[in-house]
Amino acid sequence: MSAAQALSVPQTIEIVPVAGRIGAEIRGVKLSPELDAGTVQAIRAAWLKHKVIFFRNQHHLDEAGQEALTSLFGGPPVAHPTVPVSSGTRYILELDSRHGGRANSWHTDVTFVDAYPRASILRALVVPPSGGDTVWANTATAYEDLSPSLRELADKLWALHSNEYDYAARRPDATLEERQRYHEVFTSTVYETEHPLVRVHPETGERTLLLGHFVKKILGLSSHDSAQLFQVFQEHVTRLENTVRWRWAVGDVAVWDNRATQHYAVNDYGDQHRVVRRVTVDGDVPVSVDGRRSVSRSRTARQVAAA
Ligand SMILES: O=C(O)CCC(=O)C(=O)O
Ligand SMILES: [Fe+2]
Repeated sequence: MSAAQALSVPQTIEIVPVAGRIGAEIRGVKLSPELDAGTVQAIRAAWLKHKVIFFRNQHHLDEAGQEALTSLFGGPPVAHPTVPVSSGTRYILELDSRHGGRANSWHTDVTFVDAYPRASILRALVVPPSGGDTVWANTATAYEDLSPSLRELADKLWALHSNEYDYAARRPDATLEERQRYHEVFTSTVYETEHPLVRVHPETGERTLLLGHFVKKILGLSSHDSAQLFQVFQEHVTRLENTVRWRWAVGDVAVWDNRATQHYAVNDYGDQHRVVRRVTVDGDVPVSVDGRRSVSRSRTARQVAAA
């Protein structure tokens, strides 16, 4: 048997749900872009169904190996629009707790651009002995949970998402270094995008609530009403019944459907060290229930300052 044939031997795959509504661990898979078609199909189906999938013991992966996994989820890797890539890599975003990498606020990745990533692939490199878990929420079941009248309202609403969100208000425990880094790096270019509150999932057809911490305002409402209504919908997303919590070990890989989830990295490990690396998979422009596409406008920080 040739090496290529050997690589395409189907693996014995086991899918073990972690929580009731979201999350499954996939066992028996050594992640690589060379997996056989049947295994890839099973992984993709589990990813769409469970919204976040977990793989233990993927110690064979390096940065290039992690970047190559994006093909399993239907698109090329894409770098973060403003944060520089981790040194020596093409697309990897590193979150190091010693350099302010603590994402303890509910969000969907990069929703301040129109075609935000379809998937994020996160790999654990340094894990504190206790704490530092990540929690994901299912935004499709959150929509289903709404009463019919709230669903009808959500279907009609649009929100402005920006990377220039109120960082200090959303992350009150951020250090001075984290705040400075946020302003210097993260908002070096300001992006703004209008998204529907309800996105029709391009692969499953499910309706999902599109919110998270990049939302600046629900359009057409006063700031006060916008903030209150945001809270009403966002709390449906983050109800504990709607979440899964993952206890990391070094070598774990988590892959989430970024079109159907939000996540939150629990910041409960003080000054212990934690390092994770992420690569995102290119996405497509959201479509509302009435078939309208998200609209993006971006401005440089200089244009914003002059405005
Ligand atoms: O640190 C984590 O567990 C998640 C960080 C995060 O928000 C991300 O990788 O997109
Ligand atoms: Fe994130």
